[in-house]
Order: sequence, then structure tokens, then C-alpha cells
Amino acid sequence: MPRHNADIATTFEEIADLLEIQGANPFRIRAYRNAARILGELSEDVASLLDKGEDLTRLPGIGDDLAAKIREFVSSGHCSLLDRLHRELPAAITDLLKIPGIGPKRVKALYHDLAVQTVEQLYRAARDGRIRLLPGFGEKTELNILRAVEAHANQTHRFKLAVAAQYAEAIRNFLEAIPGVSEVTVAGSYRRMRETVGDLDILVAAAPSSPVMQRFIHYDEVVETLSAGVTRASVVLRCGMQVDMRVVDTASFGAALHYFTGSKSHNIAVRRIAQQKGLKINEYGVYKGEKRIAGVSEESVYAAVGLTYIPPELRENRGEIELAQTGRLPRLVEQSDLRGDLHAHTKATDGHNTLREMALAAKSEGFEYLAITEHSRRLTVAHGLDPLRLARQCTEIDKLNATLDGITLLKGIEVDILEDGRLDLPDNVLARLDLVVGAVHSKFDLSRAKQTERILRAMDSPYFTLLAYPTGRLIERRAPYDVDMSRIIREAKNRGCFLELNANPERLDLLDTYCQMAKEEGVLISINSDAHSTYDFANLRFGIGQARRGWLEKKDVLNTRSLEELRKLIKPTM
Ligand code: DGT
Ligand code: CA
Ligand code: CA
Repeated sequence: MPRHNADIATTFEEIADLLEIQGANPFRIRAYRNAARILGELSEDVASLLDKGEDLTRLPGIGDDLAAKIREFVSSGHCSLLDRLHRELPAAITDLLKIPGIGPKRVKALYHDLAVQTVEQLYRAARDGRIRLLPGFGEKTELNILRAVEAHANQTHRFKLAVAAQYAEAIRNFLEAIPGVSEVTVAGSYRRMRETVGDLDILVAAAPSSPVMQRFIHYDEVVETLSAGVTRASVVLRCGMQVDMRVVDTASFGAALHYFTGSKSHNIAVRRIAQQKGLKINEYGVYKGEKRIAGVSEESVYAAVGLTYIPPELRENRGEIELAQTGRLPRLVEQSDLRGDLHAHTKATDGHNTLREMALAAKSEGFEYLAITEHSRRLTVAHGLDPLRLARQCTEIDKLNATLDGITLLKGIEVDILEDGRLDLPDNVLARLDLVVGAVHSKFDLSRAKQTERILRAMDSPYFTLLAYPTGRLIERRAPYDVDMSRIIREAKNRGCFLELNANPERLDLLDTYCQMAKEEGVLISINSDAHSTYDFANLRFGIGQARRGWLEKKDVLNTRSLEELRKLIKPTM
């Protein structure tokens, strides 16, 4: 049975939750949470690392104990610690933590005093007025709980793109190996590279005799079959993800692919254009009367209705159809256009690899340059650099550059933007660097006006090069901070600054619509890995997906420039 990083991450999260409810040692709890986050962001499959006999303690945040737990889980599908915790506490109890306002301490009290184990029981206890009687709860808390449970019930769970990728790629490999299958494409929002995915929509071209349908519903990870017919089936995977599969014949594959890639509003707009031309379009093809005139490929479908091919990332009905009518679509940036990366960390702060290891990994990505941008002193949890340590790192980079061939390390810093907009290091220190990446790490809750001013003040510095993850959101976990992004984009233009599109799958920040806005204003975007280990460059593909959704072309992206051109662009603006 395949074991995905996301499965292990979920297991570790659950262990951390249960330990926290039990009141275990905070360091122990944090170790599990860190490991879960790291595995969640890691694009290298740990199960295949184990297959290759690699030592997992080489991964960031993974010590001997956690490595042993991963090995146990990958080989047996179980974790004996989690099994033990489940004997000590009811399994559904961690669901309670998903209700905003309910932390481990409250779960413990609710469980011990009211025997509440499930969200359903929580709701009933609140409705019946039993919660207000508990010490430390009160009537107001009870009402908040009631509202939060109601809101929670209406929320649908979506999966981050990088997590969906782990399941989608495994299932695609599985389907491709089945006899009679000639083509497998994961369509839907996944193919459009949306930052989160609701369910997977898989399209298979197969011979009528192929056993693909039977095999699909018996895929190892399937825990429930919602429906199964001759050409379509829907299942639910162990992780809770729904997967819809359609089997079509080759003559209709392009039409079906177009239909199931969506978006729905793109499809509706294309259908309207077809109708204006007296054509009918559906998931089987494009028809003139009874005659099918297109359908084998998506290109043929678009051509039949008078449009040039529209890449999936653009299919959101945001103006792409009008441009495709006149052949004026953007030529979207591709991963191979990237010449370097302008945001990375090493062991000196919270990264996991040495300067040399990071440089060589960047070189093997085909990069010409990599900027080392450690945290600054204010960020003590990450052992941020003070001027002395930064100076030492700069000397080390100079020495290393003299020995490296084909890759140049740039000297940078990810400097904290303080609450009043000052930068966390003095000008004479910043002046020594090749570039300065500014980042907001505190005070996310300032008013819109204050937050905007704060960032603009920071960009006033002649040394400020690039604003890291401009909205600060964490997908499905933390909302963006309140900031006037259109003003920041305009002012970045005036100050000669750039914006980052951070490719960390938890962030994918700048958001796609803001990328579009930046492009219109002529502000270049840097697509950065924010690598904390040599594995993290693999996340750039998600950043590229987001950039393409934001209509960015090669010319709109700062790090598609050669080192020589880049140096001119990032020189301080005095
Ligand atoms: P998701 O799963 O919420 O992340 O988003 P999608 O876009 O994958 O949506 P999904 O799974 O409901 O449907 C997959 C595709 O099927 C969708 O992108 C377009 C197509 N589709 C679904 N329902 C309709 C419909 O009522 N009309 C049209 N024209 N297309 C539809
Ligand atoms: Ca879908
Ligand atoms: Ca679907």
C-alpha cells in the first residue's frame, strides 16, 4: 500500500493533538508538529527515500526517534504510539480541535467533565446549556461554541495543491499500468493548478476490454465507493479525498478533457461561443448538426470554435476567451525559464543544509544564481543573524564563490519589517549585500492603513529589493493580513522594488489575481522557493503554476533574467 508524506504528516499531527490533550511535554509536541509541517511541504516522497536506503535523519526536523516512527508507518501502515493514544483517548476527539476557539485544554475539560467526544456531542452539550456550567467556560463561550460548530458544519474541506499532487500522482501511476489503458490525465482544478483542490477528476482513455473500472474501485487507498458504473465511478480515499473517474474512448478524449478540466464558467463561456457559430459542444465532441467535427484533442475543440489553445491555468473566464479569439493570449512562463532563486536559507539560521550543499543543489536545478537570505536577528526562533554573524556569512560566501563553477551565491538577507516599517538591520549592514528581501513576521493584525504604511515605509529604504510573501497568508490556516495590495504594487513600481511569489505550498503568495495586477503595473515578480533544504527547490513547480494562473510571462518574472541583467535590476535605488 502506498504511503504518502501527507499520510505521515496527518498521523504526526494527530499524535501532537492527542499528546496536547493529555498535557504532554510541549517540546515533544512541537517535535511532532514540526515534523508534520516539514513532511507536508516536502515534495520528495519519504517512502521512496526509504526504498533507496536513505537515512531519514538527513531530513530537516527528523531525529532518530521520528525516523523510526516513519519507518514503522511506511512498512506497517501503523504507528504504535498513535495506537496507544487511541486506546487512551477516543479517536474522534481530535475533531473537536477543528472548531475555532476549542484548544486542547478545553477538549480535556469537555471530555473529563461532560464525556464529550465528538463534534455532535459538543453541539448537543452547548445547545442544552451544559457547557456554561463548566469552570472557565460561561454563557458567552457556550454561545460562541454553538455558532462555531454551525459554521464548521457548512465548511467543505479542500486539499492544498501539493498534498493533492501526492495522491493524484500515485493514482495516475496505478491506472497507467492497467492493461488496455492508453492515457490518464488528472483534470479539474488540479490541472488548472488551483491552490486548493476539492476533489480529483481523472480521465482515462481505455479499450472496452480494459479492467480499469474494477481495478480503480479496488485501489488500495479506497475506503468507500460512492458510485460505480460502466464508464464512471466515484470513490473516497482513506485521506478523505473524493476521486471521480471517467473512462472515454480516444475519439472523445480531447472533448472530455476540456469539459472536465473546467472551470465551469470557462466551459459555459466556450459553449456560448459555439452556439453563436451554430455548433453544439459537450463532453463527447463539437458537433455541426449530427456530425462530430472535433474531439480527439483539446486543440481540435478550441480550433473548431475559433479559439487558439488556452492553457489550463488560464481557464477561469477572466478574459482569456476574448484574447484567444484574436490569438493574443500571453505566452506563460515555464519552469525552464527560471535562471535562479532569490530566497533561501541554510544551517546558519533555520535551514537544514550548508552553503555549499545549497549551491550545488541550485546548480543541479540548472540555476545560474542562488540568493542566500537568512532571517534577521529579530526572528529569534529562527536564530536570526545579527550584523556580526551576517558579515561572517558574507565572507564565507565570497570564499565559496571563488571555488564554485557555474553557480553564484548572492549575498542577501530576509530582514524583518518592524512594526513601524523600519528594517531590522542598519543601512551600513544592508549596503554590503546584493539584495534585501523584506518580510513581515509579526503584528499581522494591524489596521489596513497601518499595515500598508508599514510596508511602504520599509520599501522606502534604498536597499529594499523584494517583498517576501506579500499577503502573509497560510493556505487554509491563516487569512492574508489586511493590506492595500493595489497601492503596494503601484508604490513598488515607483520605488523600483519587486514582489515575491513564494512557492512554498503552504503559501503560494503572491495570489494569482495580484500577479495579474503587478504585471499590468509593470512590477516584476520573483518566483522563489524559500528553500530551507536542498529538497525544497522541487516546490518551484507549484509557484510556476500560480504564476501561470496569474498570467505571468517570462518577461514578467525577475528571476528569468541572467545574472548580469539581474545585478543591474537589483542595484540599490539611490
Ligand atoms: P474543485 O473540485 O472544487 O476543486 O473544482 P473543479 O473545477 O475540479 O470542479 P468539479 O470537480 O466540481 O468539476 C470538474 C469539472 O467538471 C469542472 O471544472 C467543470 C466540469 N463541470 C462540472 N460541472 C459542470 C457543469 O454543470 N457545467 C459545465 N459546463 N461543466 C461542469
Ligand atoms: Ca475537482
Ligand atoms: Ca469532481
